Amino acid sequence: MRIEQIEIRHVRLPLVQPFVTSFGREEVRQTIVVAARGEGLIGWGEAPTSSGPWYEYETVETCWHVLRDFLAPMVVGRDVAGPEDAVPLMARVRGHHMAKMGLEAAVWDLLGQAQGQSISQMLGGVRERVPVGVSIGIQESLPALLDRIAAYRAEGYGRYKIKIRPGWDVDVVRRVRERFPDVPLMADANSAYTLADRPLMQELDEFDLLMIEQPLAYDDLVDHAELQRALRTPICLDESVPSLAAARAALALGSGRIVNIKPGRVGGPTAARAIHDLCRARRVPVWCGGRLETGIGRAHNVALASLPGFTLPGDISASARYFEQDIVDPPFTITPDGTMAVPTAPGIGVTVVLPRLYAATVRQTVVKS
Ligand code: SMG
Ligand code: MG
Repeated sequence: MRIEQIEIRHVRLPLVQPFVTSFGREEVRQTIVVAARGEGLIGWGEAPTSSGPWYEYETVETCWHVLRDFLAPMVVGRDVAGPEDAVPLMARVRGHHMAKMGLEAAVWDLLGQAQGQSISQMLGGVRERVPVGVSIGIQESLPALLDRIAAYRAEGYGRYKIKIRPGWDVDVVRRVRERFPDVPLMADANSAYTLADRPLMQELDEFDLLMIEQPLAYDDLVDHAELQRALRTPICLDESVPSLAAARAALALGSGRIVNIKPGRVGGPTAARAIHDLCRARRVPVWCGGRLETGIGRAHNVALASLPGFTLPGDISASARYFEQDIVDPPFTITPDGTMAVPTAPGIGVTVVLPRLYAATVRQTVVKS
């Protein structure tokens, strides 16, 4: 398949509620949608970035620049036999994993459509439905958080992740536990603590959390290993695992016992699958993280989560949890058993609703061979 043309779109989609973490507040999703054309087909991918360099260094501007000026010219006009072939074409660019994800994912969708296979099938997925959870940002008050958890429980989510930061941590977790003694619960700090907070982290041990996600610095593995030795609760790594090499180092050091795999953070589905394979061989559970993706990125995440090692519920929630109206049809939904169906049609398996995508597009550019 020759990649004939690549379109890059900067998309803006308002969130139904602001999403607040230890590093900032997001009210509108700013993301990059990539379309790869070949043989009369269009493959879709998403570079799940955001407006500022808070979760990681990339932004909508860096993704735009790196995709338009470097990655798309490296791939356009080239022949690919399988989606993995896009990876070496882009290897000369260091980092910029979200941008690479957008383009590689578009190639997966394109080839899936051409070969009549769903992305789940192409990746080696084994599940028809995947267990999903919900990630709940920092709220204005404790009652607001408790209400939100209660509302999501009514929808059936199988796991609740609350965001913590200094001043919104042990007491909040305690109150959530008092109100919901049995819910599968976890906390994500997005790197808001240091090893000096070890006693505070140890206090969290009493609440039977499934895991504490990324408590320490985004680029640290050594302190996480020390903290993990001092905790009963498993540490889950997110920001600290941007690549297969980092995953190997983390497992060698014992920096955590669970890995959150986000295909955008690690540079695409091929790298995400390689980290899954490594963790599975070492019996380290993984789950699929999220970046508030539109239905395009979500479709790729759901396909990834159908691999056998994704044994824990992912941050893959229904379209309605994020957007008034998603840009794909059908939107993603969950059933009361807390699962989401893995699309089975070729490629991403859902239809991009072009008028909605166009309405959300701020600017677009085309790279031709
Ligand atoms: O996609 O539902 C989602 C959000 C999941 O909490 C989530 N992601 O650190 O894991 C994380 C955060 C990063 C989000 S940055 C906006
Ligand atoms: Mg996280």
